[in-house]
Amino acid sequence: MSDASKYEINQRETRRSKVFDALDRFRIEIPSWGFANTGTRFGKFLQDGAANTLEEKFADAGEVNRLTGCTPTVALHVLWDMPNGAADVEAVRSLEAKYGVRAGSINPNLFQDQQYKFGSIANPNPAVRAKAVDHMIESVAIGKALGSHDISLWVPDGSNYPGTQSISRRIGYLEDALLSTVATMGPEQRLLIEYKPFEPAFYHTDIADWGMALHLVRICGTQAKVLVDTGHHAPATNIEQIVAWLLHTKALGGFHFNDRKYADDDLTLGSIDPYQLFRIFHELLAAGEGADSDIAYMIDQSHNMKGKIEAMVQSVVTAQELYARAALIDQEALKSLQDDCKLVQAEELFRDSFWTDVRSLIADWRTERGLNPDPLSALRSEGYVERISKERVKRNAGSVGSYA
Ligand code: LRH
Ligand code: MN
Repeated sequence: MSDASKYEINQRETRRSKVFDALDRFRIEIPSWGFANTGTRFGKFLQDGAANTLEEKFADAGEVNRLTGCTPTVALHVLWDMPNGAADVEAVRSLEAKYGVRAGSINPNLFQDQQYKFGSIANPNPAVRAKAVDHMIESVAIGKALGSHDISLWVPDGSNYPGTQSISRRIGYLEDALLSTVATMGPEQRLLIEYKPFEPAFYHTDIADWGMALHLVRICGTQAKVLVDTGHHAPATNIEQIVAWLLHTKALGGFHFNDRKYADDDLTLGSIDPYQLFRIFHELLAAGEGADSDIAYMIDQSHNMKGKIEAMVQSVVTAQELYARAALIDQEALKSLQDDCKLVQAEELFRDSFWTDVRSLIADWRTERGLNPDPLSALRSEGYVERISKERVKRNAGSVGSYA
């Protein structure tokens, strides 16, 4: 056998083991709200099979995990999924047992209550701040009761007009509220602080970027980390550089993956700029073996146009592909080319992994793990969506889709 073919076989073997190792450790959390009827301020297009109840959301999450084998947890939004708060813990427990997926990150809801018009934990009114802190502390208790690792906190607070609120006083309110919340957490729990530059506030948002979130994480201590939602950056922001800094400062806790063309569009990940997610995964894998073992990979999308289960399975499969491609990068070889400033060779090595089609290797991995090699076509051929659409169409027809 020629050296060339020996080399090719060796290359193929290396690629195979890298992809298999990567997929064996890759897990991504899916959002319960990705299965519900959601929309924009201009309306909501209802789907017959959309999930309305927590049971239906667990059933759908169970189906996605059955097909993909890598989504063992579902993120819960307290008011949307557990309207009775801690009283719903037992119900969640039985759903976990019935559908084989666990409750993942617990998301407090600080944006729906009328009292939060001028903010929740940053509101100038101490009574409103106290109410919001109570809700966060209850969310911590729910997480503790469910054995969830993360409290995933997004604070929508801000203002719409200059001079109408004190940006600096509100920073103090944030710090106090987060410190009182962290003080109630169990040793296994983490508080993930998510930043967002705007929406629903359109002049200033209290936690608008990674620097502000990092400061609050430092105030809260080691049980607090920054959550990077890929849709929460001004256009052209170098998100993978922020990831590198948060890794370097040991402040990165997790991600909300989605994609966007303009703002926080919450489109399916990899649909607009797959190279973006590849570059992010590279920073995590370049940080060394296991550097991402405690990084929460999560999807945060609203599926307004695509079939909700289809979009979720498509997103999980795409995340596996981009993670596997980033795992192909020979980090040692890249490091020496980078340090020798061999720019084109370094770039070609980097891009070669991105351009490498790993889909057949991933199909092999699924087959060897007893999974259907093509989850999306399995979803279509096995009729789950048709079945739930028949079961749920009546209830969904009733839910009106307009904003105003
Ligand atoms: C805010 C956000 C946050 C969730 C919500 C569903 O834009 O990204 O993570 O609470 O979407
Ligand atoms: Mn998010």
